[in-house]
Amino acid sequence: MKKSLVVFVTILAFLLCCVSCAKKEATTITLKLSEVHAEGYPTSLADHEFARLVEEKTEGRVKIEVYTGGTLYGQETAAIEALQIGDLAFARVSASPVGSYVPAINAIQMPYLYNNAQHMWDVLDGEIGQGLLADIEKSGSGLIGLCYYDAGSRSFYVTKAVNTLADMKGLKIRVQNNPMMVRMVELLGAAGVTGIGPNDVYSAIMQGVIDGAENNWPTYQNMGDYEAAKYYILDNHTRVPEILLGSVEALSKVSKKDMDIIKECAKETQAFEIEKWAEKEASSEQIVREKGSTVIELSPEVYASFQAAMAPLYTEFGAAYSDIIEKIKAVGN
Ligand code: BDP
Repeated sequence: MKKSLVVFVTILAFLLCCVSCAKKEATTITLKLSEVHAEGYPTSLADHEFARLVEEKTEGRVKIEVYTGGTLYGQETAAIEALQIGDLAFARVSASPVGSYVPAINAIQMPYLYNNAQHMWDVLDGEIGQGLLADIEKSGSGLIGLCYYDAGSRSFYVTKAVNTLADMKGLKIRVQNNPMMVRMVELLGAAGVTGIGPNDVYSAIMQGVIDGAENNWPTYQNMGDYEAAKYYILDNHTRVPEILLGSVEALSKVSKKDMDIIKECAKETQAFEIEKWAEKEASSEQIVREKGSTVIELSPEVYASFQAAMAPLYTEFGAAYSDIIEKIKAVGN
């Protein structure tokens, strides 16, 4: 009699446990976030901070798994397409590939648009930047713009010295997957090569597929590209911010309350990333200089010639957004 009671209680406890586990599983939504950078990079740190905040503030209802190093998607355009069909919930990407899906985003990454980082942040944090971020969701692209992160400014790096605009002629330069960026290097007399993920730039240079690429100090250093292309040409052609994107489809299963929390948490991580960015930008510049990269500071005349050569992009790609571009410029005055 006693024995059967023990068996009964054990079975009951087991069943109750199963029910509670099932309930917990049913209320926890696990979502994936794709990131091309390695662990420890400012955006990767921000992704983890975002995941931490979301889990905490939704009291465990939403859990985000961060996949760094491009292990889920090596090319950001592939991640964006996965977001569009709901195969992926979040991707931290550069604004550059986003411009291929939501062309208005090109307006915030035109060459020589901002006077400095402060000018860019005044724009991104203000009406223009926040309006464009909201437009990503309204555009019907299937994407949700959650927040911006800093990515400094981009310059070319190649296997030979470039001291004048003429030195760019014929070089094969890897650019991000955005037709505007291909055209940008064409205007300099070089050829733009797309379809190479940022983690594959180093080997593409080593194999001679390309002569170089363009990026900020941290990516040039962190990806090891400085070992393949030793000349960093400080032309600072663009300031392309990062964007944390969400998927309309994949996030449709999240409640309105938790969606609001997700949006709020993303905004909260912006200042966190900007702080990490400033540290990394300074240390990366120091590392590549110490490790023997030749940093070429262009003379004011040559710098101006780069700027003039890229100017046609404003009519070729910016014409539809000339009002926004004018407003962006006015913010800096
Ligand atoms: C880096 C961005 C990263 C881009 C990469 C690139 O942080 O999101 O994928 O540039 O050039 O600066 O593809």
